[in-house]
Amino acid sequence: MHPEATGELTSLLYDVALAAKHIAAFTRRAGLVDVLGKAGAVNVQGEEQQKLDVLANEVMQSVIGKTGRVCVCASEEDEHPVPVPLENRPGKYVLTYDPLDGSSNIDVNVSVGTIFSIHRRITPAGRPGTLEDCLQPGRSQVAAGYVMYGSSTVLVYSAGRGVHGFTLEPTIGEFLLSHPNITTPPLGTYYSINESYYDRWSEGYKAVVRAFKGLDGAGHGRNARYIGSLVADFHRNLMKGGVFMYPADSKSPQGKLRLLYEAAPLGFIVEAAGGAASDGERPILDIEPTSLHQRTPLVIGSRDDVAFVERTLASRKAGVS
Ligand code: P6P
Repeated sequence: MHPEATGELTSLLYDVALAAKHIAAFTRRAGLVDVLGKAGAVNVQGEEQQKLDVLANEVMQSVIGKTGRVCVCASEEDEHPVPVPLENRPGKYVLTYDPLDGSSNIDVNVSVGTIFSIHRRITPAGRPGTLEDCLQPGRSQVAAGYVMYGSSTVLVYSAGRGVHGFTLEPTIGEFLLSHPNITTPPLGTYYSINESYYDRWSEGYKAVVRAFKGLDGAGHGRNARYIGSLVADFHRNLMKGGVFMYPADSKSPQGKLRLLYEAAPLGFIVEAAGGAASDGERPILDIEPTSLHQRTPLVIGSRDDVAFVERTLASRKAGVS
């Protein structure tokens, strides 16, 4: 379908899959090998780095950095982008990623995940990439995906034409197509939000959650499911239908989740699956990034549920009950 294609994007996706196999191998043995617990360092987010965070970041950089397919990588774990030096032949793609999201759950064997986003470079070819190459809106992503390390290891990606899921067959070490053409139901079964923050929320989010608890008498009742691991919560809602919300609140005025390597790649996937992703007012994919680790409020999942949340927030903001 694309006679001009060089196969580099395909190869880059295979590189990410190779890194994922490696990360799966050591997350599966986390309880057995001394990789549990803190790495003794703090990352740019000010969060305790788990040893597996550090390992996963090193694996991603070692697999991706020398392939000649990317010109710059940016990771949640590194304060600055990592340009690919000339000797490694900087390529035409840009990779931003969260190497192991949900890492605070690692020691209790809750599913964790890798999230990745791929753009084309916008600076001239033939030289290392720059921060400018990383700060592109989600709408211009070439591809995006995540790997969930759970009861099985699943890689879900989209290159804009449908969403496809692959399950790792450990006996042959290969990802096999297990979920072709994933679409997400327009109305969800679940709502996912950390309700312990209720007192920090705006009146709009309090009204949304009252409705999802079935307290508005308008039939918006849903089941509550919140794992506290973004990839696990997102994947369940993608497959079954649901809406995940991480609002801005009085403690986190921009929310907690990061735009470039969490909200934007998952937003790209959910839109390709027929869903929606918003910051509560506008599509995540339309946000122009201004800094590498900027945070954003996130409402993501079933299309009609996201629209309901946006309508409710807007009406409360306008003072309409
Ligand atoms: P809270 C995990 O630390 C994470 O970054 C996401 O995976 C998850 O969705 C969120 O934070 C959970 O945050 O404040 O509910 O513990």
